[in-house]
Amino acid sequence: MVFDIPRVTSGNTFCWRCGVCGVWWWGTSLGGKSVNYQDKASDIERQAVTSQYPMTGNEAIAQGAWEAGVKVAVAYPGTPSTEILEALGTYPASDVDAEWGTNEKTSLDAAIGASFCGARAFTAMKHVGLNVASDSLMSQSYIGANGGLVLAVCDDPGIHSSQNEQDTRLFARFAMVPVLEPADAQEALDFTRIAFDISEEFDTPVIVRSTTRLSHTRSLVRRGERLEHEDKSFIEDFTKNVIIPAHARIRHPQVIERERKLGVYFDECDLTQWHEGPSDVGIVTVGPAYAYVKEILPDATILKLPSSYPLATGAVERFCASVERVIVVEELEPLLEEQLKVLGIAVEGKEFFPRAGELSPEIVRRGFEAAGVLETSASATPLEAEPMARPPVLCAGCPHISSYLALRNINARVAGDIGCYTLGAIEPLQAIDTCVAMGASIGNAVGMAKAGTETRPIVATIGDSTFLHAGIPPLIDAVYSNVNITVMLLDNHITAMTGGQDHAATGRSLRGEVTHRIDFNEICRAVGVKWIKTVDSYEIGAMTRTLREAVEFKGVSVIISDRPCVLDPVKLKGEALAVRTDKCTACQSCMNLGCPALSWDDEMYNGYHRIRIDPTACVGCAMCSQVCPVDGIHPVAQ
Ligand SMILES: Cc1ncc(C[n+]2csc(CCOP(=O)(O)OP(=O)(O)O)c2C)c(N)n1
Repeated sequence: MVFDIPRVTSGNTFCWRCGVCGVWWWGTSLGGKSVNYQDKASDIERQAVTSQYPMTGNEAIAQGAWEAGVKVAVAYPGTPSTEILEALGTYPASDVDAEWGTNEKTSLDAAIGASFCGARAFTAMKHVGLNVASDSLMSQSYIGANGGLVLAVCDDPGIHSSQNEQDTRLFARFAMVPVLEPADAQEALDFTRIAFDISEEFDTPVIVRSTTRLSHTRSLVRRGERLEHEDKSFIEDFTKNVIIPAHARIRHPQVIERERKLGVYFDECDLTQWHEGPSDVGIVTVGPAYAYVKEILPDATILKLPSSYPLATGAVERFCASVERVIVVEELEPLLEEQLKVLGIAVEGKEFFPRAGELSPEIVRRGFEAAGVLETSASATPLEAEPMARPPVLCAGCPHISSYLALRNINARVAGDIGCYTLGAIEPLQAIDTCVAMGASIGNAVGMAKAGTETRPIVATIGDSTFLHAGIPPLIDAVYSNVNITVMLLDNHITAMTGGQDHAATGRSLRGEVTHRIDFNEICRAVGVKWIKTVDSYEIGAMTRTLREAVEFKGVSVIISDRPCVLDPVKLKGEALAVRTDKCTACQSCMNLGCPALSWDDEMYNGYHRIRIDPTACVGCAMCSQVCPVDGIHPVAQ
């Protein structure tokens, strides 16, 4: 029994799934400092300065890119960076060609191409996205930039919505690419705008590093006008643009020299701020950590750096020589601290401030207490109120549910992947055995099959966006190696996890225009998959039967589980269902779905709680009625 679900509302969600946006924010104002807009890398000044406007860090980055005259912007979504491209897509198409890329590398490659042709170009990604894009970044660092080339990379300290906590600043140093680290939304705008100038002046890609806290919180921003640039053209320079060994050998020393020059630039520029105070302790800090320091020690002597790499060595040495004791406060890795130690400066830091997790005013205050900079008694009044925990669950009516019920039914060994469907790993579905990185599931399944130790059927589950991102090459491997695996392509017609972005298989562009729609069936067939079947995700029985058939097939089989997400691009709400108390035997079968619309009723039957359905949450998918053995769940009206 399947009921059709009408679409009743439209509109996009604002990245609510990560559970971060709702977290309280302490409204740090950066101590009322005034930003000096003079940029020594260029003679560009802000033109008309309009009144202040509340913006998230992500919106401010988009505004900064637009003001800088960006012409081409391509990005793949990923919390907390997603809204940057979404915001850029609201500026006139005649100003900026903004579009989703299939993954972070294709996005960066497109930006690089535009930069080669002299346009200012931009991409944005979450921290782990840089791993995907890094192959091109490492080369482009040697090649440099013709049109300004800027990457906004958003880290996730505290792992609110990611698979790890890697620090992009280390990547920047590894790639020898300068990284600008704004502390608030105003700086997010200013630093992004300046990043384009730095990119062109120093012939380098530039990273603007944000964090979840900065990206997703709002503060007042002064906006400027867009600066239009004369289009430059392609620069014919074979030794620079074509990075073969002979050319790379010439470029590497030049990149090392660029590092030195950038250090001098950061040393002299007004982005580096020295806040005068008592000379017993000096704090060296960077990025959002500055806001916490300023809130806890408003009158301290502080060196606020715009960048951890390349280091403003001169400013650091002068500052450290002027104070008796130096403490570094930075979020995540001790990058500044280690560089200061290499300079021979006696410095403290990570012994007081954690290397793992997000900083907060309270954590920074405790660090200063441990360092003896603040009296311990100050912690008598805690600053933090704990936000209420909100455990992640699949939505009511989520089409992924049936795939995991079917996988449990056949007792499969499941290589999972990253998306909403990763939630199939937790109770009550518990149907995923591994999850590594975007697009890893199919490759992992290939390896499991090759290992030859697995007696259970091997299945990879992968979402539609993830399949396009990195799932096609491993599917080719699977066919090429002729392994016995089944791929469940969970096609909910959207990139749901990150808030509902379009991709090449939705047939819509960033700006909502109709474009070519990739056909998964055709792709699978084209790479040589011989067994492909599409199943309506709401048909639990059909899903299990098809899965049994698929795993019997010798070779690679693909099931496309097909139903749109209930939330994006439009919210779906059908007639709610209700449990008939005259029939319910409290067997708990429906609770295996993990549907958040179902809960235990106070009424008992044979010592067990009966089930009730929240009619406001129920979308009428009827999956619960399909698993009810006594036909006890019906639409409310019946
Ligand atoms: C390398 C990388 N890029 C981006 C992300 C952010 N991210 C997590 S899941 C996901 C997409 C999931 O979409 P889809 O595969 O369609 O599954 P759905 O969430 O719709 O079920 C993205 C972009 C990530 N974790 N890693």
